[in-house]
Amino acid sequence: MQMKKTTALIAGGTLLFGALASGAGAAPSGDSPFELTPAFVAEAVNAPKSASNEEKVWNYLQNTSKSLGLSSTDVQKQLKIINHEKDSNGLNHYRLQQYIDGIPVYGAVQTVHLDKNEQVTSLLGATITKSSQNIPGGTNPKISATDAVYIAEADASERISKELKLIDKEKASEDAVVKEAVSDEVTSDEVVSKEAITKDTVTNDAVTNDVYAEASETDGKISLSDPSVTEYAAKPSAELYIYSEGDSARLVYVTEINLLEPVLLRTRYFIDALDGSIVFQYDILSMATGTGKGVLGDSKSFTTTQSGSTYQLRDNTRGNGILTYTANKRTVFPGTLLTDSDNVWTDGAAVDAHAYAAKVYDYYLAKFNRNSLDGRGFQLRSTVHYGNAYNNAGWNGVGMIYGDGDGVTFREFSADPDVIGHELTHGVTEFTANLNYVNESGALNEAFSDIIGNDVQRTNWLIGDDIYTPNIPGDALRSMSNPTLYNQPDHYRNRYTGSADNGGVHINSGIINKAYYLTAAGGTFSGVTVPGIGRDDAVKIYYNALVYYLTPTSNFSAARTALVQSARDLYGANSAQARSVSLAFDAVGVN
Ligand code: L5Q
Ligand code: ZN
Ligand code: CA
Repeated sequence: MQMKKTTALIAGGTLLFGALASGAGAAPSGDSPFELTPAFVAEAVNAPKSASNEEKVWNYLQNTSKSLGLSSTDVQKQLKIINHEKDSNGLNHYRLQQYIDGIPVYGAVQTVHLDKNEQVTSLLGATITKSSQNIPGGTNPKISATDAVYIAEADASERISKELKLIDKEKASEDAVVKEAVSDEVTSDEVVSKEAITKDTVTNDAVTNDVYAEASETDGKISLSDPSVTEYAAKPSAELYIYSEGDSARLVYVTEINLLEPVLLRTRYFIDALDGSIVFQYDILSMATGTGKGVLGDSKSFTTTQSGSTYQLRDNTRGNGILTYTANKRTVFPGTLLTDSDNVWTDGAAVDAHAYAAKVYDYYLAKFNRNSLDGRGFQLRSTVHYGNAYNNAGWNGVGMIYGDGDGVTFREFSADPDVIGHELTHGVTEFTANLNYVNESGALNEAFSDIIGNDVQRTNWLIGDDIYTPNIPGDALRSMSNPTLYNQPDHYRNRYTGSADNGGVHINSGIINKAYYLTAAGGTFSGVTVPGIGRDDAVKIYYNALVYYLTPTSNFSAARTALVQSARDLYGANSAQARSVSLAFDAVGVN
């Protein structure tokens, strides 16, 4: 701090100043306007009773001009009242900005306060002293405001391009990790509570407009002047300021790059108005890469957002964003957005919910060219620690909720990619086929969530093996290869026709799961041999049927028709794929 060069007025008071430019980014090292010394004076100065309040302010400033490091003519010349308000207690507050040659000094603001008796009581703020007003380059800019914005945009573009490539790299390495296979074994249990599903209005559209994916594919460099790639929260403009650097000062443009797309970013730039160099910049809001361990102790990284000095569990690089909240064991939605001070996250349930939501988003985009649940970037909101030892997860028509489990039947539900895939697929279903969540249409709804959820992880044919009975290895909530292991039917003749579980939505889904398994993996079942076509083709056929053919009242027989037609659309009328789908439905007894 340059105490002798800037004002340091502290009299009769506590050192409580909000300082300047709160927010992100370390202040620049060395002398800068971020180190203008704030002054606080609390001494009554008696001005003539007849004077107006403004006259009292000026009278006071004249009297303190020496301690401001200014002559009394400079006080008059350089300080300008930019705001005046009377608060609800009847106190008057004035705000003054310092100017040199008519150009504002960045951060050089003083507030002056009058008490109830309209006497000046205090002054708070900072100015640069006369001796520090040496501006070697002068106060005539050599570059234009447009040039300054262009320089800031070029820098932001560079940073964003780098960051997006970094994200792609992480994704690739994560995909390469070979997951430990869990064997498909016995041990059954009953799930008691019902999955939370609420009906909502439907939009049947799958338009993709993921600008970031397109932009990063072409040349790896984002052009911020391309409106198909960039959306500004505020159009950038640049204003001239005097930028204090201790002994001397220089002329800069101050501009902000404030973006919504391709990433959320707000950076303030200080650009030398003579040579266009970037003097200083800091992020007010920006994307970041968080790290942490999931519920199962696996280390991972994920996209977060830096806002001032804290980080939010918010990924703005995918669709309209992925946000992760906590319900703090209560039954609220969405609860509180999670934040962290150092971007190293210690809440495993939150880490998993956030990272796996991104994984499922990426899965839908890569595999089906679908931009989130509605095809238009639908914002993904997850709430972890929902309820007290709550033994379920769900999609509520708005977002996902994950219980912590009771630790015996289940652990934290977000720990299993199958489960995240399952819940998000309920969202996709709601925006497409919108299968009614009762009876056979409801069992189809459940089966599509299991089928696509299982494909997100693709390690086995189990659902929920990573969260079910933490103390019993190898078991699961459901098995698609052998639904009967967990009390589900695998043939239509054994279907459940009672009214529990919304007419058996989590029970009869076993029949469709089995048909999918037979098509993907092949096998002989119930006297029918089904040639396997592999998971890639099988899951595409199921996705296509869900999005283009099925309707709210579709039953198992309609699903057979839809799936055979999908297979024909994708692979031809007489394709092995279409035959496999038909044979699989023969095998499970659905005509
Ligand atoms: C279920 C969602 C999951 N829950 N199974 C009753 O039986 C009931 C609910 C569920 F993601 F946790 F799996 O599938
Ligand atoms: Zn479900
Ligand atoms: Ca799993």
